[in-house]
Amino acid sequence: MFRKVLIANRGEIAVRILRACKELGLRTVAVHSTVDEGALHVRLADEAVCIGPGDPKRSYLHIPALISAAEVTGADAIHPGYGFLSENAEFAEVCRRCRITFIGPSPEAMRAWGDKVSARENARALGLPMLPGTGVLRDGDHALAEARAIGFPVILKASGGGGGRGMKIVREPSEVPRAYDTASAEALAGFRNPDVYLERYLERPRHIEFQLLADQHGNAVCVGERECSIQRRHQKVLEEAPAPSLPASERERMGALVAHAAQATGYTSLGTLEFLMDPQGRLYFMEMNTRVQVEHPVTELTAGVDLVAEQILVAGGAKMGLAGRNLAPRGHAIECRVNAEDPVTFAPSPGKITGYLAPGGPGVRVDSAAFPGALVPPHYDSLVAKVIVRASTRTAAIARMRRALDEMVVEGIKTTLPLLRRILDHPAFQQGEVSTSFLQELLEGDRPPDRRG
Ligand code: MV4
Repeated sequence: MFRKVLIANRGEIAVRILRACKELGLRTVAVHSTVDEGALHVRLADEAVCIGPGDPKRSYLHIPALISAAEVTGADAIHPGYGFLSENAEFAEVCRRCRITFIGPSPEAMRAWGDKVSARENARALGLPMLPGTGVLRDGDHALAEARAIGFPVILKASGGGGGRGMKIVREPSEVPRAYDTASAEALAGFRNPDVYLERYLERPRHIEFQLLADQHGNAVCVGERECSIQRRHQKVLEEAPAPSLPASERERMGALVAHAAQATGYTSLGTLEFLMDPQGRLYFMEMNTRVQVEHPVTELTAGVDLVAEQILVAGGAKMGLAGRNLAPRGHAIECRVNAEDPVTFAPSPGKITGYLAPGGPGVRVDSAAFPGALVPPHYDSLVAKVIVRASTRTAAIARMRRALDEMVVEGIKTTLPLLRRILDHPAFQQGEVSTSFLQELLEGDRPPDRRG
């Protein structure tokens, strides 16, 4: 087992990882850019190394700087968090070559699941439910032939993409050739990989994802599932566990399939399998995320598990302690992301937090790096705090979240708190009847989101 962990990240997730390391008796090294000098994760770590200027390419994304910081401090493990290099197989490989434990899956597993066509082939071979779709398309004519066979509408996706980047919805045969050329060009430009595939397009789906944990001894469990349908431009805004729309029978069936998927492919560490759900409640595999996710706390609170601690322990070769434990969700948890953005225009609102009061009380958790005087720099994502609540029922969790958000004070910058309150107050949300179109329609106001949100 390693003794000293370098956290190759910043903000709330760096603080979260630091906390888990400390409770496990591990030494901690924080890295920071010049603009993060006074950040909370720097203050909480045993040691801190400045790795470069604010530009993430020259600091948090700069592999030589991170490896040098580990060598200089004698860190024998690196936790990448989420975002930045967390799904970068090359970084995991460099760590392996330098005999530094990468707290995450192997480079091979990252590549197998990170490439979306390869992930679909894995999922199909494992018996996961899929939408009709293709492998890598050769050209526009091939795309047209496949689209006709599958039936319109279809969606073109970049194999090197994910998280909504490089997607094109096509509703007419005549649009296919041009859509293919555009999608492939954008994929090459955006991901240095022109490969594009297509699948049937699901109108107004719900987003349901399954959390898995697997150790290096062939054990794997599905820790639970989350509903993340409330998103704006593929950025999640609110997440909850368990998924209100998932029937208990599906929970068991999918849990077994997801655990098998990890075991059969030799996957280790935390992973999340993302599915879309159609109005009939059928699930279809979308993609696999090979990192800890922002929304992991709602699963921690309903499964009673410290996922980050488990991820660290299995990276050190420990046998997971969850196998055989009853992980059925207890109660209901909701997470709201509080971003430093204008709640109407969503324009970033960086600056100094002059006043900050986090909510508290029974069943309230706040994961954040904010404090009075903290700087929110413009260089990184705008997440300021995650407010997570747990209560015995979904209705009670909504009431608790509304109380917690009303109690929260963030001054000096604008935040999305008003938007979060608006979502919680909406009948469609309260009835648990929202799809991934809900928030866009609520904001555009073109038509009040119907019960299928
Ligand atoms: C889809 C889809 C409909 N049909 N694929 C967006 C990001 C990535 N998770 C996949 N995404 C979608 N893929 C098919 N075949 C609709 C979306 C989608 C979406 C999915 C989940 C959450 C929010 C979304 C917002 C827009 C589109």
